[in-house]
Amino acid sequence: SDYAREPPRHPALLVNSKEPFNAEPHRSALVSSYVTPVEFFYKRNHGPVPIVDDIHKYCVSISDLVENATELYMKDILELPKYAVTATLQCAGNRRTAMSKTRKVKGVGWDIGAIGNAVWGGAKLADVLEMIGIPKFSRISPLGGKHVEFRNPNSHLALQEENGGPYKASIPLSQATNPEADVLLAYEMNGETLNRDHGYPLRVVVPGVIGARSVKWLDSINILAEECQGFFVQKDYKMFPPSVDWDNIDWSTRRPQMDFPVQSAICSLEEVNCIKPGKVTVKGYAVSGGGRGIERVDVSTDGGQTWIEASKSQKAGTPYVSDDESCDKWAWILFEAEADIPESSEIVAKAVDITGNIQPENVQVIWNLRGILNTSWHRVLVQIAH
Ligand code: MTE
Ligand code: MO
Repeated sequence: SDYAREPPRHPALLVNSKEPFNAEPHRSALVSSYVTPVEFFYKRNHGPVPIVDDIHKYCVSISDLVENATELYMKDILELPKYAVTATLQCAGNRRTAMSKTRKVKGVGWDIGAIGNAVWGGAKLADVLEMIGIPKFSRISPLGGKHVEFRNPNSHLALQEENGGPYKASIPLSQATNPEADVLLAYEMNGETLNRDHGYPLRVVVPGVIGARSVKWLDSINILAEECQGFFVQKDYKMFPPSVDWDNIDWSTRRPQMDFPVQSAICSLEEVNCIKPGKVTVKGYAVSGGGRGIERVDVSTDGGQTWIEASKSQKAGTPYVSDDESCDKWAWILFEAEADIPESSEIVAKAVDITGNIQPENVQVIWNLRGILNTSWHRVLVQIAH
């Protein structure tokens, strides 16, 4: 079968779909460290994992509107300056299972673990594009291109990918050529060679943007006049209002989702918990898209009537300051609050980003048929065992 040569995976992962392989870590694993270990980082695949046997022959072709492409070999990419960017990758479908409880949505079910924070090592896309004659901070390429498309079409296996065939996505040229946007062609994850599940030998990482744009197993980069017309850009990963259903959907009316909204979730507790009376530690993650830092995380132990502010951290030993240069702007923060739980109740978390965006109170108001961007207040139940 096409899935006969899948990579080995950690047995503790929660598998949401076997073929293609989609899995997330247990909640508690998400908050055991600021940088998510590779084996516990969620895996989101739309098809079988490609195999690259000969790294010396592996190359990425780059073209700017005309046919004659530049071939970029791994050694060319390794010769460019190397950057390490700590960035949180989040699937737009994170927390989809909870959205489905309101009204059924289409897509792989996820609890709160379709998210992870890694140190990505690689070359900056802005440097790669400069090498082929597109200057930094360009909005339009010398030949008139405005979008940068990433593809992985060459593997024979990719042709059978879910619905849309080869996997592709695009980002605006202005973002691709902006060195401060930190878009990477990554070959390392947490200081190790990227593994097959996460895109070996080379993947795109677009910080602050839904995971779907960070194309794995990169095969070609194409400068286009228009946005990529691929399935996953045009017929998926778009946010529709609650009134739109499968019988009245018009995909062309919405833009592809790029940045993700402010998000947080409680990871130290399951959906329903039985605890002894007394203090409970509430730990979780909070992150916002577009490099917007986290201003505040509020925790409630009475279903949202009263709130306390949680403490926030990134790297151990350094205080987190939402707009400070020394903090990782593309990365999540971990939060922690201690609370007395005198009686059975609902514990809630909500985050606020530096622009004042706040998570919505209920999932009902943001329900959408593809079940993306469930950023509603995260709630867990605690029952007191007397
Ligand atoms: N790239 C390719 N080639 N094929 C894919 O199926 N899935 C995308 C993106 N890049 C995908 C891909 C989606 S939807 C997400 S959320 C991220 O990869 C997941 O990356 P990860 O598996 O490394 O966590
Ligand atoms: Mo995704």
